Amino acid sequence: MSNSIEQAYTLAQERYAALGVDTDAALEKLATIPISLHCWQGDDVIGFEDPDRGLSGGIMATGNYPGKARTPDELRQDLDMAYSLIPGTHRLNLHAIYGDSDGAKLDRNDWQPHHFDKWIAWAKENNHGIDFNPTCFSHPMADSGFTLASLDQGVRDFWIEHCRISREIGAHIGEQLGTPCVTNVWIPDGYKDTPANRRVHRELLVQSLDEVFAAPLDPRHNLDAVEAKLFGIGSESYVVGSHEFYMGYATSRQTLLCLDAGHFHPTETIADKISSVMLYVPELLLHVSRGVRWDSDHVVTLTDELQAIMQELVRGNFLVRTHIGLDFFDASINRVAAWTIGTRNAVRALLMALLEPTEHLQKLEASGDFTSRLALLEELKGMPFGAVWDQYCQQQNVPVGYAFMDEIRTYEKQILAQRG
Ligand code: RNT
Ligand code: ZN
Repeated sequence: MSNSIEQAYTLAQERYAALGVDTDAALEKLATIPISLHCWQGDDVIGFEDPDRGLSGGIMATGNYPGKARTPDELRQDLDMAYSLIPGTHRLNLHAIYGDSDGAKLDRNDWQPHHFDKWIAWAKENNHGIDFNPTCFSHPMADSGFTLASLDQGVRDFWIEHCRISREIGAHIGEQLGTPCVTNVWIPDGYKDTPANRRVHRELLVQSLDEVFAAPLDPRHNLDAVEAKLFGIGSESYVVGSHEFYMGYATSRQTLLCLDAGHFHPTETIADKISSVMLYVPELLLHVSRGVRWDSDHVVTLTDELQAIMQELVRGNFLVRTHIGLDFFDASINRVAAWTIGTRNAVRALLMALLEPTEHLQKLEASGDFTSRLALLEELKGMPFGAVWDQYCQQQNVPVGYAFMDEIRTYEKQILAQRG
């Protein structure tokens, strides 16, 4: 049908072949790499425990664009729409507060593996793997600003229990789907102002985490990850689970480490960290996000930073040990479009990285020819990757280019606008 797309692809293929790059092979490889879409973009991180409970934990979704998902069925419907506009087969990243309670009022530690059976059935039907997260925020037991690192043993025990159940839910999901579920622990614990005792909370956090991870789980079903952060809203001066804390924890316990692109100083990028971290931890989880001035969780755009992250994964041959997830929540635009734009960008950046003549670049570098390295890297920026991307979208039966917005607008009119 779209002859011009194939013509453009053929020309692009020749240009890349001249650099020794096989575009067909890049597309084949690209189709095997899943991105884990975060369920929480669909409803501003509210979940289905208590719709009136606001978001806490020092994170924030701003905006009130109409049509957010109010039930698991609506969320699945919205996700189906987003997946239908993103080339490839992708995963879903669930938070514990997003189970199907079928009308029952559940508190945080009432969630059980069977509450996720509808998600599992849906995932089986659509070939999605699922990842998981305990929800250690937006709950009265987290109101002090502390969870696993609280001075109060009752509070710690409550969250240890929640994280333990979450791992069991993760293992249940992974076993059912035949692909390991990455269960990622992130906690908000920290202080707004200068602490007098940084040490005590970090000592408590190690103890709590060791209890959470005490029961071994089959790695074919569940993989444990821990996520660090520099600061949050209301925890500007001190976050217990800092990068050094979790780098040491993940290294000594051999868990996965989660690097969130928004969790470092604004001028620091996670791309440079990957090849260091990979020396010490078995696998990596990424929360691809975009901080604007702070950890604002903006929709992922095709930035230099995004490209640098994907380049590192390809150049270092780290894709086999990396789980790529997304983490942003923008409530000021169409939420299905937010997923679609952000994920398409992540896939597109990955494609651009796969289209590099990596071996050639690395040979130039090893031989000391930094002039040619610079020249080639700059010329690559002008290569016709857009034509290869369009071909991929066409191959995968998703809209080519901006055409996906037509489907978003129709969906908005027919479905989202009907939600009160
Ligand atoms: C918060 C962390 C965490 C959350 C999700 C909702 O700063 O990035 O990953 O965004 O768990
Ligand atoms: Zn994150």
